[in-house]
Amino acid sequence: MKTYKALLIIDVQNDFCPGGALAVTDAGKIIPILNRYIRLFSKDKLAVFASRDWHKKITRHFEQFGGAWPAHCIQNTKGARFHRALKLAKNTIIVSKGMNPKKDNYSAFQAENSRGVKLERLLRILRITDLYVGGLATDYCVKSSVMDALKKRFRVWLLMDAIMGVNLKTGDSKKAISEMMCAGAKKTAFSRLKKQFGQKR
Ligand code: VGL
Repeated sequence: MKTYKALLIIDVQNDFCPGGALAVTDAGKIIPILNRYIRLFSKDKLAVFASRDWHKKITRHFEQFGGAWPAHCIQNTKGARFHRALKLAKNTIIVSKGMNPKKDNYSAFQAENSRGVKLERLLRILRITDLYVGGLATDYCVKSSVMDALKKRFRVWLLMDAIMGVNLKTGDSKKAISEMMCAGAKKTAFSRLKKQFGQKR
């Protein structure tokens, strides 16, 4: 069966990077690797999706309003911008989530493009079968997006060299990775993928 691949980059925004409101330690390390994936996919004219947290100022997601997190990724602020080191091409499909102040919305499958079209619909339009997922954070939005993708019967490839976790508790990321594997995700990394892409030509 023919596979249709897409890259899905989760929440590589300033607030999740060092210096940001909810910084993931070492988030900066995965950005150059994500850029290599972006180049690999773009060269093959494959779709690249980037999700972002896009919260209102007042949302139950934030601890001041009863949620779990310090305020982060507020719409149209610097913290919500994609990190400048991330080299997204102009044709990247950007999907936003977390706009409903009553919901947490960790998963990119709750995200939509600027016209309100949900990620799943966008993927189906492109007939995507295989999703290559990287970004932040392994133990929250990456995990939640991967679990949703698997439920929706996409094949999921976790980019082991391009994810990073929050690890509020030690081992959270490791646990998240095992959960994703148990649910059917597969691991891959840049060198392996590059070889596969090369074989096709
Ligand atoms: C995230 C915590 C709170 C994430 C979002 O992108 O993984 N983590 N909001």
